[in-house]
Amino acid sequence: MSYRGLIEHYRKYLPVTDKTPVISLLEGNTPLIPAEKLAKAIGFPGKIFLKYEGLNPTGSFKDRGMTMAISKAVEDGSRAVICASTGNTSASAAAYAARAGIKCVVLIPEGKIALGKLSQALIHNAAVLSIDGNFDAALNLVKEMSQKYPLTLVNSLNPFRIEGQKTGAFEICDVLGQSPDYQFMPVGNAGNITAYWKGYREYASEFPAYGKPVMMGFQAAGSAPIVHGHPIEKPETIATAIRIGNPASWKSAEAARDESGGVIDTVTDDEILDAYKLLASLEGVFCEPASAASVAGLMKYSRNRFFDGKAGKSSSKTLKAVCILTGHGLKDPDRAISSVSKPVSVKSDLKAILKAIGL
Ligand code: AN7
Repeated sequence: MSYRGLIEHYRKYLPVTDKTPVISLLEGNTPLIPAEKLAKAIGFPGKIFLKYEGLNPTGSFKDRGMTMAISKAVEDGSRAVICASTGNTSASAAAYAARAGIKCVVLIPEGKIALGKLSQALIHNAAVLSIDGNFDAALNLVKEMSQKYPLTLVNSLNPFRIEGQKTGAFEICDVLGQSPDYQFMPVGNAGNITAYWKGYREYASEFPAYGKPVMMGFQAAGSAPIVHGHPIEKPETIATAIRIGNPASWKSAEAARDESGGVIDTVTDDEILDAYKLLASLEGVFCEPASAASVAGLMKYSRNRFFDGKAGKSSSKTLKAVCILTGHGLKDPDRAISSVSKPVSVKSDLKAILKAIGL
C-alpha cells in the first residue's frame, strides 16, 4: 500500500482513535542518507547517516508534530490554533491549519525569521504578528493567550507535538534495524530531543534488541541556556531557528541527555557555517544553519577524538551516528548567498564564459 503519512503508518504507537480526523500532508518517511565522504573527511571511525527532515511537506521536522497537534485540535472541536515561532513551527502550523480549514495565529520575533519560513506562514494565510521581542517573549504571550481564549497552543508544550515527532526515532530504527550508537541534533526549545528520546525508549521496550542511542544535543554558543544552566536573556546566533534563551522542554532535554549518557554542548556560529557549507558541497545535502549544528557537533567530537576506542552495538561493532537535519536549506536563502562567493558576471558570449570557467 502507498504511504499515507505518519499517523497511519505508526497508528498503534500514537494517541489516535477511529474518531480522530487525520489531517495529513503525507509527512514523515524521510530519507536516511549515508554520508561516507563526510565520515572520511572528518575522520569519523564508523558510518554517518543524515536524517533529512527538510524533505517533509513544509520543509522541516515540525510537520511530524503538527499532523498530530492539528488532528487532535480538530478532534477536540478547536477552530483556531496559535504558536510562537522562530519560523518553522509557524510555517507548519499555517499549512496544517489551512488544510484543516481552521484559523492560525503566529507570533514571530520581528526581523529574526528566515525569509522562506515567513513566506510560508503568509501564503497559507495565517495571521502573522511580528513582535518587538524574541521567541521567549512570544512563547510567554501565546501561552497566556491559549489559557484565556479559545486558541489551541501548537508549540511543543502541546503533548501531541511530541507524540508525532517521536516517529523520527521509529523511522531511523526501522531503516537501520537498530538504534544508532549516537544521535546528533540541534537543541532550541528542546521539544525534538525530548520527542526522539521518547521514541527510542518506546521502541526499545517493544524491540529490546534495537537498544537506544547516546543523545548528543547542540545549542548555538550564543544561545546555550541548557549548557550554561540558566536562561539567556538576549540569545544570539545566525542559526535563527534555535535562537532561544529559555527552552520550554528544558527538564526533559536534560533527562534525555542524562538517561542516555549523552551531552548537551555548544557549537559556535563559525562551526555551524563550516558544517553547513561542507554538507552542501561534499554530500549534496542542503540544510538550514540550525540543522547543521548537528553535524558541527559531530565534527567537534570527532576532532576531539571522543570516538577513539568506542565500538558500535551491532554485531559488526561498526559505530553508527545519525545527524538530524531538521530543516531544508531553502528556508534561509539569504544565509546561503551570504556564506559563499557570489555568481560571476560575464557577457553572454561563449569565449567570455569559457575563459571565466578556465577552459
Ligand atoms: C530547523 O519553529 O522553535 O529543540 O519556533 O526550526 O525542538 O525547538 C524551531 C526549532 C532545530 C530546534 N532545527 O528544535 C520554531 C522552533 C530547526 C528548527 C530546531 C528548530 P527544538
